Amino acid sequence: MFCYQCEQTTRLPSGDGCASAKGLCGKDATTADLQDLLVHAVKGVAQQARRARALGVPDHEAGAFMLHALFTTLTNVNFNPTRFVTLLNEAAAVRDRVKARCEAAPNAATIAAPTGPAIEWTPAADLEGLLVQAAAVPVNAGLAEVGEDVVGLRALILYGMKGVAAYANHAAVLGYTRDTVFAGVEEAMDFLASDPTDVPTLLDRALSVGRLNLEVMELLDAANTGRFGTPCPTAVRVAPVAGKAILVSGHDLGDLEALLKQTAGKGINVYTHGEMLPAHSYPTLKAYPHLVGNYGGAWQDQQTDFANFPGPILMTSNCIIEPGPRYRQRIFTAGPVGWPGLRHLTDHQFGPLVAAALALPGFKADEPEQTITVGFGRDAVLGVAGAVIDAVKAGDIRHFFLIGGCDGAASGRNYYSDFATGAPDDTVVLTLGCAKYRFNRHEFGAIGGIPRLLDLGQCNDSYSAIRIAGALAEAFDCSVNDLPLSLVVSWFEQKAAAVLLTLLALGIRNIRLGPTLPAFITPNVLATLVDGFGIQPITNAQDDIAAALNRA
Ligand code: FSO
Ligand code: SF4
Repeated sequence: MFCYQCEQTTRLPSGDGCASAKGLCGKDATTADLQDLLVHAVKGVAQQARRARALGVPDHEAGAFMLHALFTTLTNVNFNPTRFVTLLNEAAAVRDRVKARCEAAPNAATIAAPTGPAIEWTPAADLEGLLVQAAAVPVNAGLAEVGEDVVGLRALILYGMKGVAAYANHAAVLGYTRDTVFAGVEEAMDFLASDPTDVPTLLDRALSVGRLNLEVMELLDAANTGRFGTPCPTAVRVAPVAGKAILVSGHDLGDLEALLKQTAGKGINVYTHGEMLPAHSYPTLKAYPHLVGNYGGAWQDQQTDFANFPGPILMTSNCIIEPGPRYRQRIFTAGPVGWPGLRHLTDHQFGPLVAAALALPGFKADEPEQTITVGFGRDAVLGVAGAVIDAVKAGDIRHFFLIGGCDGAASGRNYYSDFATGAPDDTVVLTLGCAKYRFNRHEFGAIGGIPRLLDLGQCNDSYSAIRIAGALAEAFDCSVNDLPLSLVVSWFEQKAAAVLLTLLALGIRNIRLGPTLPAFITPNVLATLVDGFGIQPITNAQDDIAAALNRA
């Protein structure tokens, strides 16, 4: 196996990738190799789907398959090799079905059938054979011939596309798809299937992935708000109440809603965990009285949180880590998530989860009430834009810091809490993603009635941040880069790669990126990003705050 798609690789002595029998996330070599082969297979589906589109018979089912398949290969999503064998065979079947549609099109002869190893691949009959095939298509294939910059840029595009696929899949399962998004996925994966080697073209394509991701984030925003209403500021209880309990983690709001419906009136309280926290701010979801609160911290605390939770747990998306023995029997997976031996629930059929909740003790007593406030999406923030602008003009708000992204276990991540809590009292901190758990119980206070900490939601809500920055720039008649705003991004996995590419595609400069830089960003590519976009690795919170304020 060779995998360097997430930030954890930097914890290895070599710092350049997981290459032994098991990755630091717990992904074994078999699963990692099958994931590489699935990416290869998806490229073949994309090539065929692109031809179908050109022939006037676009295939959205193939598009939806690609989104789901790529999502399963993200960090901390699916560790079950059996599921990947199934997905590989499905990929071949989808591709061949699309091929048959192409051949049946009246104008089939006008566009030649694509060729190449991805579209011509046939799945081996057994696991051993699949692993032999996988060995030919690692993410760093061709390193000796094309060099690390080309391999790194291909990886940047692929990882960005994995993020795009995750966001688009979240929208798709809520019933929101868009033809142009499927076209963009086909194009990008087809591009990768051509084994591109030209560095300027690769850089251009990486920015196209960023533009595609902007469209996808906008679509996901429309899906979430269309289905569940506009988030509004909401105090969320973070202390348990007595009674039977289910904990829901991950990002899929549709799974949460289905579970709330299926537990209504059953005497079961539902709690959010990790990135599910912002669910409490959506009117449709918070209307369920048995959505009682949030429990625990960010994803990397799950082994402790889940072990201590007195009910079953549902994992709806990343980030799952190896379930400990104290809760292995009561954790369920859904959607793209998988772990060998865990019960996987499909099509929102949560009966076994509900039964497990009724059989388990739940919380014995209420704990003293404690709350945190969430729900400062774009509408809530822009609703007070007048007051915010006045406060900036009067000098009451000196600067905004957007501290967003994913969290992880690395020790350098204290930087983000040091940054947030060290930001001066006349600054406002906007946050999103799971990194906020490091500081969202801190008392930040308010400036003229505007809370100093504004939680915009999940990492999936990055679109809100972009809209807020755009609206402020408009109000002050300047570019986003000229606003008193600094972006401090914490990256962990591939959705962060997609968001970073979006920010770059929008021309946003001087982003501080940490806790370490991705291993697939080579020194030459980093130099290009520094020259072109002013990207800066983080240093220490105190110096970076001072530097940001001096720039302003
Ligand atoms: Fe966190 Fe995990 Fe939302 Fe990521 S839970 S780390 S970017 O997968 O998804 O912020
Ligand atoms: Fe290593 Fe991250 Fe890949 Fe897991 S996902 S194998 S930790 S690089």
